Amino acid sequence: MNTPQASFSEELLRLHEWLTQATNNGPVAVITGKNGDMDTIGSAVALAASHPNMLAAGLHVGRVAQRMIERHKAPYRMLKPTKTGWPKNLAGLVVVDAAAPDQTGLSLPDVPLCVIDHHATDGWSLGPDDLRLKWDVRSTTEVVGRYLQAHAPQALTPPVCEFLLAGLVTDTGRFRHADASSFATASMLIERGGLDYQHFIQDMEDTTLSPSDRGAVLRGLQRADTTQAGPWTVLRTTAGTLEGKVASMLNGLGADAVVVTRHRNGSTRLTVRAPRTSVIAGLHLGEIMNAMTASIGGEGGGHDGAAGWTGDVDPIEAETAFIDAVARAPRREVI
Ligand SMILES: [Mn+2]
Repeated sequence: MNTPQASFSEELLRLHEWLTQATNNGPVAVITGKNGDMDTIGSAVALAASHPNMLAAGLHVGRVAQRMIERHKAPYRMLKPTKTGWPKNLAGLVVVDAAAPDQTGLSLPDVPLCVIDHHATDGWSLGPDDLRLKWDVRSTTEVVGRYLQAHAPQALTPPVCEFLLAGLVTDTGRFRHADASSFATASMLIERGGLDYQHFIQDMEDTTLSPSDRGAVLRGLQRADTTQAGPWTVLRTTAGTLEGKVASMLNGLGADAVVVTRHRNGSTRLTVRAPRTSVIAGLHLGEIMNAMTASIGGEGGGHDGAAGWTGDVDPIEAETAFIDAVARAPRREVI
């Protein structure tokens, strides 16, 4: 799907009109996805920086994003999942990088809504006052970066450019899944922000795992084994924490897909990854996760090569449902 440039700028204009109206009416919350990854937090912090009536908020901030918030003392409000203290005069909600309402982990108040996202799956239903920007780009920060460039260039300060670039860097797996547009956005952000990219990336990679986290990752790798799902070879394992990291490491081993299962407090979470070769051969993990919600319930969705599912079924049942769904996915001959 390639949206022509003209309709991109039309959508940015509609976003600008929506935001102008909402911020004129009162405070607007910019809500992040509950995984708190760098893309969702970076998008929210950067967008909120463009107007004093916007505030970035959400349920959870991941490790990388937390360090970025601390380094720049960026405004971000932690919300409670129940009895959330929404401002009385809340004039609108922007939700960034969440494929469905439940991915915010919040029950959202009934105010005008704007969804900015790049997931392949979509569980939003919008009303007449709502707006959706859904672009086939590698990160949500690309959409926000393009918006600020076009309609609020004064907001592209060095810290804001860092937040946006960080989301782009993590969602493209350090540019391994980048495309022309993500490189162009990255280049724009580095230039606007006057960023020293080598210094920036060094700061981002400066994450040392605690010994207990390192142990958890190692155990996840040790437990991994191979299973055949129709025409696809799948690596499967379980992990108690850092399942995204375990999944990414296993995804470098050349199997067709990876599934990492986590079971905690009666809730099961699947984190799945597939290399580009599998996506080209017809595997779409986001659609598979979406289909799983129809067969065994829960919530799921994501991208073609990276997706997730959460539900309260037994972990073995959830993993089996995933393997079965992969087995049914036809494998295209790639010449
Ligand atoms: Mn994203």
